[in-house]
Amino acid sequence: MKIVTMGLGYIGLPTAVMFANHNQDVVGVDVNCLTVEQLNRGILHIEEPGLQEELNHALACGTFKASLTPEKADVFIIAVPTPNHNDDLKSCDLSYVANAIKSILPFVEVGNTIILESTVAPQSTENLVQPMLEEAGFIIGETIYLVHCPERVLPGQIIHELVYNNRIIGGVTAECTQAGKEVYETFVKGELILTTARTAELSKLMENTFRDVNIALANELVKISADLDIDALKVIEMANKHPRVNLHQPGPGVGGHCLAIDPYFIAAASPDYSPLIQLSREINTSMPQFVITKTNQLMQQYSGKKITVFGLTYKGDIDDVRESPAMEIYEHLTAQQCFEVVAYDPHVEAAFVEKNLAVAINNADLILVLTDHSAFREMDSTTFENMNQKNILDTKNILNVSANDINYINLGNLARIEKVIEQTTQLA
Ligand code: SAJ
Repeated sequence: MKIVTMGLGYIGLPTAVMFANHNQDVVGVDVNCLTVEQLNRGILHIEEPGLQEELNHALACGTFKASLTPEKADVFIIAVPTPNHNDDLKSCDLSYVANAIKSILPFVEVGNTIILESTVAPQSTENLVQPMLEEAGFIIGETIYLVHCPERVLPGQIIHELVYNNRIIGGVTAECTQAGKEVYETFVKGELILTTARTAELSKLMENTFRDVNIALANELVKISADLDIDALKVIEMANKHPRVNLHQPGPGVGGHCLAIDPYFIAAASPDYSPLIQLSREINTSMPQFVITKTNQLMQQYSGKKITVFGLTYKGDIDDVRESPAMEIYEHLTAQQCFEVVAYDPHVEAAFVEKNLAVAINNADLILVLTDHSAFREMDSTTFENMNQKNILDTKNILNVSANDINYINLGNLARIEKVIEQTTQLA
């Protein structure tokens, strides 16, 4: 089978090389010249465990090449970004999808299968892509097959999950679904779940919305617990010992290109019937400011001058800072110009990031942990010896700190900050 994948990003590239390593002939198309040129030389532009080996193998076999332009194929897979529009409900911007379809149209022939992997608002496959193909003279389900197969892989585990996750195959007609199944069964070992395009679209969006709503509940619990002086993290630990309860973990906010985006697509498509989804988004987007307020309180209490931020990515052990609440917090604290703010992140390559841990920590009055990188879990109390004042605010509950001389605060014991403020006020 010859496959053209449109978009060589976090999803398109791993998908393309996986097909290429399972006996398919793949052309990966991207609009970025540098990306295309480097991929053909085996140089990756993203960090993902196992991807380098997969790319090397596909290039060595000659089954993958990157290109700036599409060509004729049996299957076209669209894996381009779908950002939010800048409107009130942050609806789904389908312009990259529309452009990708436009650019493949001159190469599409009778019998081809067009697969939309990008996450899209409900009914986009039928309302946007289907008319474009019909205008070009094709009959969906007869002369051409149109399918929505949302990707569902977890960054950091993409290579494994592409093969072993269950895969939703949503055809516009039953014939389309069958055509989609034939594509993915070339390498997917998970269950191929056959359904309609619109069910596939909404189920994908609901998966991430489920997580977003549950994280909002955990974040709300943090605020309640800080108010009532009860340890939110212990409450979660205890409640989760119930066999049917699974409270999620609170944090400095929700980032990435999925949870922080997808719920809006549902809300914008059905605004009157999605109050819970909309409120959950509000709660999660309020978390960076909540953390900034607590940070400022702590720094004022201890007359601190230097903050070291631990972690900028939207979650642990990846290099992705898209929609990262950690970046938002770092940028805000820097813009305040009240303190020296140093960023330390072993996964992020940028000029403003301090690569040397000792230099980053030296003379700090507060370490603000915003990401749960494994490297942070492995640190012990000796790491923090050269701080000026040993205050730690760990929003991911990741550090193992036992030393008595460290003022360790996490999202479970935030009430301690208020208590110190009260004591100081009383003394004054
Ligand atoms: N987070 C919390 N508390 C938690 C879990 C996560 O605050 O208990 C935060 C993380 O720190 C991060 C954000 O949520 O900022 C998102 O992280 P994530 O690991 O939940 O998800 P993503 O965005 O990396 O990937 C999700 C996955 N979806 C689900 O697990 C339902 C993945 O399978 C999807 O493929 C991906 O979205 C996507 O592309 O849609």
